[in-house]
Amino acid sequence: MNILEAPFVKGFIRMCDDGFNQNWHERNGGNLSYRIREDEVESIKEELAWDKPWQPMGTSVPGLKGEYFLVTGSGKYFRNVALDPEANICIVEVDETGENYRLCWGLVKGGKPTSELPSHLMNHEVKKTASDGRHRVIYHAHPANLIALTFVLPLEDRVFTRELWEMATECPVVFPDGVGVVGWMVPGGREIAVATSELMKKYNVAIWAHHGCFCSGEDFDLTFGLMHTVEKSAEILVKVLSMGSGKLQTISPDEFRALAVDFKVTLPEEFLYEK
Ligand code: 2HA
Ligand code: ZN
Repeated sequence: MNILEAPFVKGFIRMCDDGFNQNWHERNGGNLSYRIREDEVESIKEELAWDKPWQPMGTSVPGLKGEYFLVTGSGKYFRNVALDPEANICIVEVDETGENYRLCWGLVKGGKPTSELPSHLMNHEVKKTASDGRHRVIYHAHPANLIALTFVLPLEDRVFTRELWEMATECPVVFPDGVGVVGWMVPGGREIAVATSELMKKYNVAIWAHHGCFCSGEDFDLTFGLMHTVEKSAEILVKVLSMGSGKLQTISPDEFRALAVDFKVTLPEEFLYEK
C-alpha cells in the first residue's frame, strides 16, 4: 500500500491540520507521534528502508524495542504537513536495546524526528504498559488559554484538575483521572521527559508550565478530543477570571459525585476537596 493512502497516516495528517487550525501550532510548535500497529507496519513494508544508521535517542525505552512510530519532524511546521507529508513527518524504528532509533521513511528534504522524541517515547512506554497496549497516540500542543492559566493558578495537579473540571460538565467524564502539571523546565531533554512520563502513569494529560500540554490516547479522535476539551475548559476559565467578579456559583463536590454515578466514572476524592 502507498504509505500516504494508509488510514493511520491519513488520520495523523488530518490531526496535524486540525491542530494547526485550532491555533495550537505557531511556527514549528508542537509535535505528534503514533505507535504503529504490527499489521499497519506490514501493510506499508515495501516503502520502508532500513539502510539509515542507528542514532541515540537520548533516553532508554526497552519497553518499546522493535516498535515503529510515525512522528513529526524537528523544526517542521504543522501547517505544512498536509501539503508535503514526506518532507515533514517520518517513520522511525526503535532498536532491540530501546536506546537507538533509525529513520525508515520520510523527511525526504532532510531533518530529524521531533526535538521532543525523548518525551514522546517515554510517554509511549509508560502508556503502553498502563493501558495494556491500547494507547498509541502522544500529542504535544501549545494551546494559549491553558498556557495562560499556568501564570495565575498554583502549579498543582489538584488545583488544575478541579478548576478545569468545574468549567464544563463533560470534563470529569472526559478526563476522570485529572491532569498533572510540570513546573517550568528546559524542553527537549531527558529530564522533562522523565517528569512528564512520571505524571503519565496517573494521568492522560500533562501540562507544561508556560509552554503547553501533552495528551495521550488510544486513537487520533480521542487524543485530539482530549486536548480540545481541556483547552476549551481553560478558555472558559480564562473568561471567568477575566470578568473579574469570580464565580458566583459552580459545580459542587457532591454534584461531581452524582455525575460520577450516572456517567459510571470514578472521580478520585483527592480532587473533590472543600474550598
Ligand atoms: O518546537 O513544541 O516543545 C517544538 C516544540 C518543543
Ligand atoms: Zn512545545
